[in-house]
Amino acid sequence: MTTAAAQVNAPAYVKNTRLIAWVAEMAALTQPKDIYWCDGTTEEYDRLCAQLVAAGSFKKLNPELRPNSYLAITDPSDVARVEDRTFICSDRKEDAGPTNNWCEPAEMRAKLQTGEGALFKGCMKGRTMYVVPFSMGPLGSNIAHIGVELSDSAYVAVNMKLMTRMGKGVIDVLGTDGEFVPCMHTVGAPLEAGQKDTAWPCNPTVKYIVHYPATREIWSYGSGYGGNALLGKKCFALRIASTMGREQGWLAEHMLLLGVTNPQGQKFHVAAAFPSACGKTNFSMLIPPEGYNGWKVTTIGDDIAWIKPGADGKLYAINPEAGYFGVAPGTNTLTNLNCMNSLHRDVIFTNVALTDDGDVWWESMTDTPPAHLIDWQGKDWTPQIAKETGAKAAHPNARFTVAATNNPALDPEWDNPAGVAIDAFIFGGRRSTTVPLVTEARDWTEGVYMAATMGSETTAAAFGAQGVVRRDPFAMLPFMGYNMSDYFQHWLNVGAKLQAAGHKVPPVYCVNWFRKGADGKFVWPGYGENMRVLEWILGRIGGTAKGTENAFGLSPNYEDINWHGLNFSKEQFQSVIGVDKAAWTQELKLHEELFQQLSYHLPAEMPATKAKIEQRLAA
Ligand code: SAT
Ligand code: MN
Repeated sequence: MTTAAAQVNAPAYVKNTRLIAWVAEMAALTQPKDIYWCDGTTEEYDRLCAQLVAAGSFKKLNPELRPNSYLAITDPSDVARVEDRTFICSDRKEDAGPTNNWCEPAEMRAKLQTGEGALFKGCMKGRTMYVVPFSMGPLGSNIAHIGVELSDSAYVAVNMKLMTRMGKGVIDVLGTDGEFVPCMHTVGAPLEAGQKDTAWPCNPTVKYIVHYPATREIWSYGSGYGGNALLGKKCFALRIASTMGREQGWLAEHMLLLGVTNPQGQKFHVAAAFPSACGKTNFSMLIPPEGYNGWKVTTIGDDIAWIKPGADGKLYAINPEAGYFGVAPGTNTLTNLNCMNSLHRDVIFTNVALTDDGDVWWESMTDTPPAHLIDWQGKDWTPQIAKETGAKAAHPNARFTVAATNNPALDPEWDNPAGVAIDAFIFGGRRSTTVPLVTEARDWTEGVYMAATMGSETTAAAFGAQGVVRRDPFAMLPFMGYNMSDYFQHWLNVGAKLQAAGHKVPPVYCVNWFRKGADGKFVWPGYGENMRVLEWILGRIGGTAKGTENAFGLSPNYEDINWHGLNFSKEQFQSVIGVDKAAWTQELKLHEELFQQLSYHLPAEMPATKAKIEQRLAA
């Protein structure tokens, strides 16, 4: 072993000198009490989980009810992504664009690393630094990319084991000089000698989620939660990867990937973008309703897709992740049976409630809640208390972490290094009004317009006000690594290049499951019934399904949807599919506002498409 390797406690199989040097440099900066290299084995996972139990960070659930599963409860200040603390530190402000927080790289580096009192100086004192090597995408695939996360959180290490291909195999692929994205993470809570640790160490007041696109670095300070801390996910696979994709001609998207097979045995692959907590996991695990004999939906991914044009002109997609970090509340055997069946064992739950027999519960998991629970804040919870105080048993952004291999509906191609060819793109927001159940774009440009102007009501997945409509282009607003308008241009370019070479691009659809009636309730039943919309989309691809053009695109008529087994009247359908002139006049004003905000580098196709919609609306 070299001295450098010995200094950082690297196992003999670590040969990458850049990695060893970087770990040494980061250890000198953060001053952990020791360094531990994760090998990704089950033995290691069990050991770290037992350690988290001993530290009071994990509660082991009743092995008879929920084998090999744990509950973590976070600090109340650390329950969601922090968008206002997320920064894209490109050299020029314009390249981060108006939708991102920006800070000059040197200034941010001074704050985090180099300046007096820089946050990362000594930030790991009293803690172990975990070296977590991971691959986003199948190990060794030429679409995959490698990252190494240094974190002082064992919670991060075990979650990364479920969410990515993690461990020694990745180090082997790195070899002596392989490239990796360096991902620095600290909970920002150094321990003085003798200081007792808390169950969920974090920094309740100071948080930074920082990206340097030019050098492909991630620096995350102060949070242990989800996308703030599991840096392979939003930070790498979306923010950094989007900039890599722009340079290299591919797409990193906030999309689920599903396979759908019809009774004739024809299989299609669909990529669908929705904002956080809008049902991506449910859609990716959809169970077709009764009457859909012979139809099957299978999951490739539930959150992120990396998409590359192949030599044959098709767009090939992989899921860079290997697990799901999904929203628990609202998940039950009716809304997502496959998900519930994925969660029987081997799960890490975060911020759900604990039952008296050592199992978990969350809102709407069962029709009748248990008579007594310990809620996510450690307080007694009964249905009566909930009625009186409105207290939630689980935090609305409570999550489960589980390996994809637990999913009974896992697609056989999910781990295929070559990916799957995309047959259709779907974009959907959460809108109680205005946006129709489903609309087909007339061409690629109109599809890019639909995705670019998408709006959605905010959810508990991000810190801040909820239920407010905001523009969320491509469901990427919180996850874009560069200027949003340049990203629209990149999408236009990808399509234009394929079409110039004589290839067909996949059709693009805009959906909205969330329109509400006068009674304030959702009109569309959603969940498995979304199969009816999916079937119409596949019918359009096959050339059999019909529809009628409206100002926005092309939508089905009542008789174009398969209603077998569902009571849904023409009037109800009208209320979810209609394009209301007054509402759309208002909606287009919001598109205009967005375009004003994004005016720097906004592709001319955007206002041009808007003008066409306005003309149709006026006609
Ligand atoms: O916390 S995460 O960013 O991983 C979840 C989400 O917001 O989609
Ligand atoms: Mn997501």
